[in-house]
Amino acid sequence: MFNVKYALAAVLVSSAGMAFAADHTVTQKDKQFSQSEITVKAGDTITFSNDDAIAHNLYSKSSGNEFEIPKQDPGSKNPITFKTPGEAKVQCAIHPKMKLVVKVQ
Ligand SMILES: [Cu+2]
Repeated sequence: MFNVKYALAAVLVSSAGMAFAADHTVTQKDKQFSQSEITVKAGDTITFSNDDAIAHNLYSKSSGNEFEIPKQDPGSKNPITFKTPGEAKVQCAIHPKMKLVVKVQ
């Protein structure tokens, strides 16, 4: 039989998670991030929105917050969750001048 108590607990846990994790947006336009620095809380998500007409790359090699999106096509939005407190440097391998510092609290 379907376990109603378990299902309710799962719903409460997932809605609580959504309540505490915030979603931020950083855009890439004219080969620049919309800001050079952003402060988020551990567990928050930054959605990277490529508003350029060219492709970008996105990566971080910062310990605990490593990720890579090899090719981010124009118009695409990519959410990245930052899990580990510290400073994460986000860069574009195609345009090395593009730099964003994410301060994860
Ligand atoms: Cu780029």
